Amino acid sequence: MSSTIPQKFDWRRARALSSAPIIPGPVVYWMSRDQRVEDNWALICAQEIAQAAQRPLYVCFYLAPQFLGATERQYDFMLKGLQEVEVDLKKKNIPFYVLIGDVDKVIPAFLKEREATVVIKDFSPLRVYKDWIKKVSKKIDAKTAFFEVDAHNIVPAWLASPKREFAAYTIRPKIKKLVPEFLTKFSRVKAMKPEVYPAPFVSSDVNWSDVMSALTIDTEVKAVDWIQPGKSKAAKQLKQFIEERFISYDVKRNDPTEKGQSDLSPYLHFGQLSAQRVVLEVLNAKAPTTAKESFLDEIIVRRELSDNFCLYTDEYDAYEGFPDWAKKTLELHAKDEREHTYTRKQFEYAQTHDDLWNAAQREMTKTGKMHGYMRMYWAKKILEWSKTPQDAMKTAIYLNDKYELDGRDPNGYAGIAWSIGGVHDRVWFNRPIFGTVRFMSYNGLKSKFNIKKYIETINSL
Ligand code: FAD
Ligand code: FO1
Repeated sequence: MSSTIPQKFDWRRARALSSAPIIPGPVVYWMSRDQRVEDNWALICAQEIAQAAQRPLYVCFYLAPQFLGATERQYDFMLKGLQEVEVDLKKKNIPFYVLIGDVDKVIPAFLKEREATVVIKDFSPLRVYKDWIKKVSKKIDAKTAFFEVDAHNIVPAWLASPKREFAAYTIRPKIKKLVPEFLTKFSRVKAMKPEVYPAPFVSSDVNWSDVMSALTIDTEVKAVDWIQPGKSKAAKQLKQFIEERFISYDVKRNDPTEKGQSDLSPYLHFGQLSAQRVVLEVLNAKAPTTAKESFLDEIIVRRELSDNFCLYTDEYDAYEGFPDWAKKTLELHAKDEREHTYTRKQFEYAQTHDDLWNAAQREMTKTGKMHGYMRMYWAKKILEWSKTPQDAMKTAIYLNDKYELDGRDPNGYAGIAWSIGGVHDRVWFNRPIFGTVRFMSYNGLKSKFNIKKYIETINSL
């Protein structure tokens, strides 16, 4: 590696995607999962390299005309957040581009035009990213150094563990050991000097109406208005959660009739908010240890466990990704009689016999965010009322990704696989259809919260 490589950035947050060494020159940050300017290790890394070489730094975002079943609801949230990214980058004199077309054409062409010698991509464990990286790598100049930086997790996913973890209790000690090293403060992104840019690329303006018209998405699932997108709104939401609700997080988070959760998942999913920033703020907050511990376990251990699952499981969204014991038990119960079975459409239109399940489904279709506790019940009942576990997986992922604002996220794939396929869970008592996969019942929920109140609240939305 060249001597112009800055020393401040912790290189363990980065992984090489090519064998090319860094040659001082223009740097491109290919933004994808982490759609923010501040608190972003990928941008910090890209800027340090560019500034050390006194060369330009560009940020681009590749817009997929369709993305894993995302609808107007999610694209609206994402694009409004990206408009804020453009404004924030402009304040730092960093040109921002939204690239439209085939990924293996527009990214290599962009790099070539700007004579980039270094590309930094933010990390994601999803297959779609691996596919993009593979396609782009084939087309870029062999001298271009290509890295990915984990800007989403506190402990980079490949360092948290080199293998698929069995459960939270196996990854927890590994993460806990590394958190003190990685939970560091962020340095601020600095303003670039305009004179380092060649004249045609000194600034940029995204044509947002071209961006909108490039989309070929389902426009029937509309944007929601109870939550506003973007990094400023995310910061406000975090502040409000910490000041008003955090003290009782551990007590209220599993009650769908209480506003006990943070509602941060849409911001975290699109990277409009950094989980590391959330953790730094929460640690400073005045709150009982029980609330802190409970929240930190979700946002660090559970979240990073989900990335671990997707990183090391190619079939994270299918039956094949279940552990062997779960596949075996579900297979043994494949022919068990199902008292109720529903089609995808019946599930989608909340037409089951169960008023609680229907309410949860409606919460999702109407608001784009089903309560976390209901998500487990919702997915388990899809298993109970589907012809096969394979069908159940497909239905749950289809609905989750179509309606949830935080859908198509490793947390979603892991959560659904936990509910239907025992991923990260243990063996339970044997029973019909589920075998030894954990079961949840309507009656069991009666003792946990006021079901009638939940249903009435959803019906009044
Ligand atoms: P809070 O309780 O306030 O938690 C704060 C953050 O911690 C969350 O935003 C999330 O990043 C993390 N977190 C909390 N619970 C979990 C968990 N169980 N696993 C991993 N991380 C967690 N989460 C998504 O982000 N997207 C999904 O599509 C998704 N689908 C799910 C489907 C099912 C069937 C299940 C069981 C869970 C799913 N989850 C999903 C995980 C969890 O339910 C949500 O992250 C949480 O409800 C989001 O609300 P919040 O931000 O208000 O959570
Ligand atoms: N990431 C991209 O790089 N380009 C896209 O066009 C894009 C669209 C998109 C739509 C809905 C959605 O939920 C996510 C989308 N993402 C896109 C990625 C997203 O930011 C996340 O990185 C992944 O879903 C994984 O968490």
